[in-house]
Amino acid sequence: MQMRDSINKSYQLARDQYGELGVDTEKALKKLEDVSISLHCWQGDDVGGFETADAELSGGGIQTTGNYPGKARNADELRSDLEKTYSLLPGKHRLNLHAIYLENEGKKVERNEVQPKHFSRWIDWAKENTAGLDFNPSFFSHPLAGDGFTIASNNKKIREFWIEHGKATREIAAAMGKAMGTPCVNNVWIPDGFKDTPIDRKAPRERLTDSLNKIFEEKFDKNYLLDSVESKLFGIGSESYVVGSHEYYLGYAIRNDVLLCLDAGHFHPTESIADKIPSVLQYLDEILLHVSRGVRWDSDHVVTLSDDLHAIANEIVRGNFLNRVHIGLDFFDASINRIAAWVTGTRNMQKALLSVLLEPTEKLRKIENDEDYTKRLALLEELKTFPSGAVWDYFCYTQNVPVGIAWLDEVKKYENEILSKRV
Ligand code: RNT
Ligand code: ZN
Repeated sequence: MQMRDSINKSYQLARDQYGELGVDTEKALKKLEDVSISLHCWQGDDVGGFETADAELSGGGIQTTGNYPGKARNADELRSDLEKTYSLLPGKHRLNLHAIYLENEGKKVERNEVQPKHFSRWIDWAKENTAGLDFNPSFFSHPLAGDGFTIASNNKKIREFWIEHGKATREIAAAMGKAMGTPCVNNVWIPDGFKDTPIDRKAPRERLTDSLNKIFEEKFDKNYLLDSVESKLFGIGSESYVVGSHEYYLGYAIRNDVLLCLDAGHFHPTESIADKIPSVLQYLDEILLHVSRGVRWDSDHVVTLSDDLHAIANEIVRGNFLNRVHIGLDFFDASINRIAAWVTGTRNMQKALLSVLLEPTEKLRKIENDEDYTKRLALLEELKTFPSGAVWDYFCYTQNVPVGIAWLDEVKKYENEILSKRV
């Protein structure tokens, strides 16, 4: 009772303070409620997947570090962990699956033979528990990706195998989109690249174009399937050259009418993806984000409420792009409780969106158009200490999820009761 009173009181004071700037906090919360973040399934099991009982991430230039106990060992455990996670998040959110999370009653399925039926349990579950499904072909953790190349390989057999995988995942993604009644974004990320300086930077890209064209040949209803391509600057073992660079995929996406995926950890360490959003959206209908946090290299740390994250949220909201930007998360930290990782990252994304939804954007736009740059700076700085936290707490409260750090008690309880039994 006391808790409820203090949340309400703080909210009313905040509402009045924002009101003086002409900001309607109720409207902001209504908008926030409608934003579904796509949670990446792979935070729950360190990108292992369930192709075999002891599957683990290998190759592809990505890596998890840490051995916090309790990772999900099968799809049922992962679904249970996700249910716990969703229960601690205001709003309704999506799930982003990788092809290696298939279920086939323990029997091995080759990557080029994956089918919608291998995801039927996920789809049934997602109907009850999520706002939609997204998907990814998995071009890593496989013997045929062992030499660091997949669809850009100079080995025709390897290339063809992975092209078949790419095609197969589009069928699955389209089936997911149809079943869920909301388009499924199927995102192609490949690890292909060289450790040392190549002399031919052109041929692998020509092969990549040819392979992508084959993968995307079949046309699907965009109400079911949205194709997407994700670039990268470098990975472990592909430090000198990555075939699918940013410029490569930007060009490919524009010419071939697919989505571009911007991963916050895939650029030079000081390069933010925020300014790319209003830039590429001049030429692309929709994009996908992999919101992540690079630390020195693409280390996929849990998203914190940083200036970088605010900058991303600012561009999405100020540009009125909420319906053109698919917000996905991408990090995998095995050194902390994995549910806490998901909850922290997702709530931070939501908090960043809320703080810009609470901004008097039109007022600021007018100030800028009037060339009053002094006032623009002064007001933006004042806004940084406005009570968006009180609005956030009220949002959590009205959405029946724990307010403040109370969510961690729920995670700890789950850890004691469930995760600690996984040995
Ligand atoms: C890797 C990419 C890619 C992966 C996931 C598992 O650098 O970011 O998105 O993290 O597909
Ligand atoms: Zn990514």
